[in-house]
Amino acid sequence: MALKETLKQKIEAHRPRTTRLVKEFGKVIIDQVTIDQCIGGARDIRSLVTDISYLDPQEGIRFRGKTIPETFAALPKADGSKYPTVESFWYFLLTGDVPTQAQVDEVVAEWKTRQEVPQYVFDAIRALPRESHPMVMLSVGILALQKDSKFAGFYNSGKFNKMTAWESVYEDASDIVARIPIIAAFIYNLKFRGDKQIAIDPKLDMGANFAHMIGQSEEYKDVARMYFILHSDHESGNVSAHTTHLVHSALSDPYYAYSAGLNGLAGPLHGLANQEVLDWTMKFQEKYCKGVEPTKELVTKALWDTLNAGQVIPGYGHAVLRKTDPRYMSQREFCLNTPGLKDDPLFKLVAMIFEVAPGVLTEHGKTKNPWPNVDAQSGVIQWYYGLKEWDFYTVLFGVGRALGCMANITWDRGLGYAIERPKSVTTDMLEKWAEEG
Ligand code: FCX
Repeated sequence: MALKETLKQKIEAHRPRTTRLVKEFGKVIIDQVTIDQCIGGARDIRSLVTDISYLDPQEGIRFRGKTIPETFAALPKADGSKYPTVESFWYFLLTGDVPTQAQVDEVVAEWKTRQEVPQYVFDAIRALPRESHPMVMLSVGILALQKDSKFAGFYNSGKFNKMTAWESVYEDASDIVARIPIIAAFIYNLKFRGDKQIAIDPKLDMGANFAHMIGQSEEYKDVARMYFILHSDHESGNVSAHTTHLVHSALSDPYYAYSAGLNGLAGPLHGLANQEVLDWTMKFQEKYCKGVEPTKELVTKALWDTLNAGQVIPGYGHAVLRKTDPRYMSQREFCLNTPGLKDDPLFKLVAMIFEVAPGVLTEHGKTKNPWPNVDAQSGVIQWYYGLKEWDFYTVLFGVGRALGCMANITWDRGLGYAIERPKSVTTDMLEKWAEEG
């Protein structure tokens, strides 16, 4: 059965659960809100629903109930590869079912029909100053695609229907996940390869084609697949997923919503941290290791210097996680299992930072989680394969994150989630409640 039909059945089967919860149990209390949560970024308040992924503070992410190793093990692999195709993961995220090879082949074929990016999108990106950040280019590219939004078209058709609205979200979402790697490759080539563009190879799956389009090696095909899957989703409260959900909740179409999500991903406390890690590491080598090998003592000094300057250690800490991020471990394992990479000086340095930074951050005493997150490890792999332009790294994150955000808003519409509109209060009110205890 085709993906959309399977999804239709899943959504229709799920709807009564949501309806029953609201109707029969709508007033059941699942959390309380404190003043520090109000002021402190709504941390930990249970107020979002998603079945696509769940983030346990100790264990890390599960996609549709599966840990990262379980996900990689369960999904059909790309031809001759140890990793699944991104397309098989998309099927899994959307439906919760592990697809058969035939179902994967169907998605791969479907994405081929969706991959064509209109010329005006490339023109819009080209019209930007060449020194614009690649995330600006990606956000503009996604927004420029909005003209052909099927959801917006459906909304404006006069036949808008809440029960079927998800179908046009699915169409836009599928177009976005199929096209975003093409736009990302265009940006990479425009900015970093002297505008030498490479045409789509219609024989390749998404990850492999991305590798091909940025002029990368055969081995990088698995890097792309792994990277996009690992960065796809991290439940709903993170800035990019939440922004996408919030904007779409106003019935803004998926292009508006994901362009906004990307703008949040571009923040240094979120997705941009991956480029900050490389920047920090390079500056560390320049400043502290002139003519000498990095040592734990030098790393410790550099970490303290950063903290004492009032800056954060990029790639460390997390709003939810309280252990090393399994996405970090998965990439570390990739490095350890890749001959050449495991002996790479940059990998060794990042591994040394991993040995030292948690102790320094614990002693510093501020962060609730001194362990590394996904961003601490991802740049090393890109660097090793020759993708050294680190201000492109968040674009890679954005290509992967599209999978989670798009799967989520397809379900948001399927289940008819309301426009998001939390209530604000004033400082006077907080002070009054504080006095009343
Ligand atoms: N280095 C130094 N200080 C840190 C820190 C770090 N890596 N992580 C947290 N802290 C500080 C906070 O800045 C805060 O200080 P304050 O009290 O002076 O404001 C204090 O510790 C408590 O913060 P905490 O509750 O532990 O963390 P938050 O939930 O507020 O913030 C992030 C979480 C991820 C934003 C924070 O740990 C951070 O800034 N890390 C570095 C940037 C980074 O790696 N971001 C990527 C995260 C993620 F994986 C992703 O989205 O991609």
